[in-house]
Amino acid sequence: MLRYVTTNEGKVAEAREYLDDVSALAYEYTEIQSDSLADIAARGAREAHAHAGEPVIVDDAGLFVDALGGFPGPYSSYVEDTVGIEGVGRLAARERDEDQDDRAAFRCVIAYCDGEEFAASPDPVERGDRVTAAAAGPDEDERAGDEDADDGSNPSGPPVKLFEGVVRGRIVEPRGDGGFGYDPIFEHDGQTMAEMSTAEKNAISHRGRALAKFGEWYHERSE
Ligand code: ITT
Repeated sequence: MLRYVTTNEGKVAEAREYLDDVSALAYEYTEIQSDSLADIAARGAREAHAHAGEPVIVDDAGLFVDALGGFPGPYSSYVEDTVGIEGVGRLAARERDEDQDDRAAFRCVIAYCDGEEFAASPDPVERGDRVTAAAAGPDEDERAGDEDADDGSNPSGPPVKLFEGVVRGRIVEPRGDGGFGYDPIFEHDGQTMAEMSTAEKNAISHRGRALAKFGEWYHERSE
């Protein structure tokens, strides 16, 4: 049984559209302080796997606003709880100048850990102190290309396979009451993500893209 380790029901509802045998595990792993969603998700997956003893996925996501230099990014959860999504919208509007538009990106990294080894290609594998990818494209994690082929060493816990998804859009006044988190202020192709059904959001979203990659790999692995 695959466990989706999260306290966020919205994430699980989105994952069910891709994965038949997934169930939620509301375990609160340590969210390390890092600028990298991949680092946060990988550490979380390793810790959650040690706790659960079953295959796990952890997903770390964030909203990166161009006019705010990528803020709140990996701090999106804390900022939602403090400044709030309307506050982020107001900040973005205030910081916009004529050269800076209202663009933003949502990013999601899914980290999978089952205690076993896996090949890096085409998605990166985190091995505690480094990331390897056999076929890193230009959009892959920048660190991936720096690494030599994987030698299978395993210095600090089991390897973690990473799947990333990104969607670009605009920051707007809040609209819609679906989805969760920042969905009401993030518009893609004329609709906020809170105005979309789960299926519509998955078709374009950061998490949908990461889940599609993960689901394809996971089904092949399970065969
Ligand atoms: P877990 O860590 O327990 O999974 P979380 O909601 O804290 O739950 P994240 O740390 O990944 O999950 O989320 C960071 C923030 O980004 C948080 O404020 C979420 O509400 C928001 N967020 C994540 N995915 C989102 C999405 O698809 N749409 C809108 N907001 C999202």
